[in-house]
Amino acid sequence: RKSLTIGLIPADGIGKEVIPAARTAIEAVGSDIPPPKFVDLVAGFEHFTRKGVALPEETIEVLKNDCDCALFGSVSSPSKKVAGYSSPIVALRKILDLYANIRPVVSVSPDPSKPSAVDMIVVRENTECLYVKQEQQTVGEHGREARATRLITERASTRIGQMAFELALARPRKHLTVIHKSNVLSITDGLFRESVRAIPAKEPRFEAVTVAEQLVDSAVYRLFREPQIYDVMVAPNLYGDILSDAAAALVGSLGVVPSVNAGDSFVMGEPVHGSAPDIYGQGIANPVASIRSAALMLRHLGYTQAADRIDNAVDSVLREGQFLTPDLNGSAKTVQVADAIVKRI
Ligand code: NAD
Ligand code: K
Ligand code: MN
Repeated sequence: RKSLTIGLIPADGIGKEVIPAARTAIEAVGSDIPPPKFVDLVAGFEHFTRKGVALPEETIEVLKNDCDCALFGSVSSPSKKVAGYSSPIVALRKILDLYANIRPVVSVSPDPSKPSAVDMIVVRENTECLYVKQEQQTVGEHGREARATRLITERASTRIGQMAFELALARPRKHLTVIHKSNVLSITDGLFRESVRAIPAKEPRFEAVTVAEQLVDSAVYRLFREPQIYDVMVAPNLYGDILSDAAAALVGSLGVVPSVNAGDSFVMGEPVHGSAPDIYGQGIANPVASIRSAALMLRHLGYTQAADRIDNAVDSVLREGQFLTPDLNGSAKTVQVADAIVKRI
């Protein structure tokens, strides 16, 4: 590549505070990546309230035609149905076929020579499950009734399973836990479980990975009691969403957990957290999740050295403890943390 074109979609709330911070981190890596070109793109609930559209066609076209990758902030999706609105991030994952959501959850060890207490990757299927959003309400004999379709396909379960095996194979422990609830949902979760478990027989190199499986509720329980047992977890969309937010509590804050939405031909970094309306506008959002998402995006594109430099800078700032935002019991502002990280890159 002669240059790296990166779409920036801050969207709503603290997304507008943390995505600019991630941009400064990318700019700081210099010649470890091709010269970056940033393209500012719009989407989100605020854009919807002003312009009547949450995900403009232009944003989609520019991402598809001009960008090598992208960074997404967060959207403020209302909890109640708003006519004409649907979440742009859920739509983008489908439109760009970003079928895997990869969420590393790692605690920073106070001593860099010691292993982290928590060091896992939650691999979340990103295109189906209840997120196909086929809901309906009817009126039955005893009042209103609501139903939702939960789609699980062999194709999507197999490709997310392959991604999870690949990630597990590259890690020292090579351990994969398949998350499901097929004791109750034997047809849907049963298909997910079977599809993932069938992979090593077809791809013998994955036989080096040890495979365990666990019901989602007991997985949350064990996650809190003995997080060190997990290496890579693979889960259908909704369980993966919940598990990774829960795992974030173990490493101090949602404000430090990054992710990438990855497909076969595009990758989009995105902090796991939402738009955090409770702190938006104060300049105190933790930029670490977005900065790490930028690193993860670069890593996915093969720029390992640039990604390492960003991650090492973040680790050292977190260890030093001088520039921490209030979610980590500090008193630094977003820009102060970002500046401290940029200096160390
Ligand atoms: P949230 O992740 O926005 O916030 C949860 C809690 O974590 C809040 O107390 C918040 O202050 C804190 N927090 C989150 N990120 C932080 C950061 N970077 N620094 C410091 N503190 C941080 O979840 P929520 O409150 O349940 O949802 C708020 C809105 O975000 C909702 O409209 C929801 O739909 C949306 N949301 C969007 C996404 C996304 O864009 N993919 C994901 C989750 C939620
Ligand atoms: K987000
Ligand atoms: Mn979530």
